[in-house]
Amino acid sequence: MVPMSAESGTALEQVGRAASHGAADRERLFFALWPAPRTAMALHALACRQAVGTGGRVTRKDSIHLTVAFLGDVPVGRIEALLSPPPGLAAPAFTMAIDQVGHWVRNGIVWAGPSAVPAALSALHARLSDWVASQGIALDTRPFRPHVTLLRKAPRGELAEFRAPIDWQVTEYVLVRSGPRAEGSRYETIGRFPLGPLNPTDADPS
Ligand code: 2AM
Repeated sequence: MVPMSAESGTALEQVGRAASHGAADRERLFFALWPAPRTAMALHALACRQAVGTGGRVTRKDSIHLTVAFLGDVPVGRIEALLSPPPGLAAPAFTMAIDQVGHWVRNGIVWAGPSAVPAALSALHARLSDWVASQGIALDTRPFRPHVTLLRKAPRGELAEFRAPIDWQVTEYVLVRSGPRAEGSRYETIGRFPLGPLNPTDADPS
């Protein structure tokens, strides 16, 4: 696990400080895939292109992600254990083709996702969910619908044609804290966990 912040102290100390300053005894957390800059840029460009037809608020480039397991509001005392997932839980690294977009009318989200969910992603979701549940944290039981939120509050479903798949090489997953509402939706990565070696046939030649 690699703590991730410019502030001093470990990720856990920072969470503790935030809790004591903000009087919060819970933190909103989720495990996610966070794209490397080139993939984030491609997803952001896709969001901007879709926004022309759909309207709505484009997700910031540095906030683009795919949630693997949403933990909700977790008591601060439980966070330390979540920073040490068992190593056996990690699936091998994988490449995921983001090749479709959609619009959910009920919540105005325009999303992108893989038409074929990689087995490694399903396995990671299942193992993480089981492990988190074993830590006494109740997870949403709705079916896993892997997606990247491109736009929020999009009033129209006029989606632009998808040009070419975005190949996302997934080599790690992260634990993310959702910042206090007063600061807007700010995400902070508090733990990074590598996946197993990438299958050589999956490697990006560039
Ligand atoms: P969204 O982008 O579709 O809103 C931080 O809020 C992340 O957790 C987002 O990726 C968000 O998905 C996801 N999220 C929020 N509430 C969730 C829930 N009840 N179940 C699954 N994912 C959720």
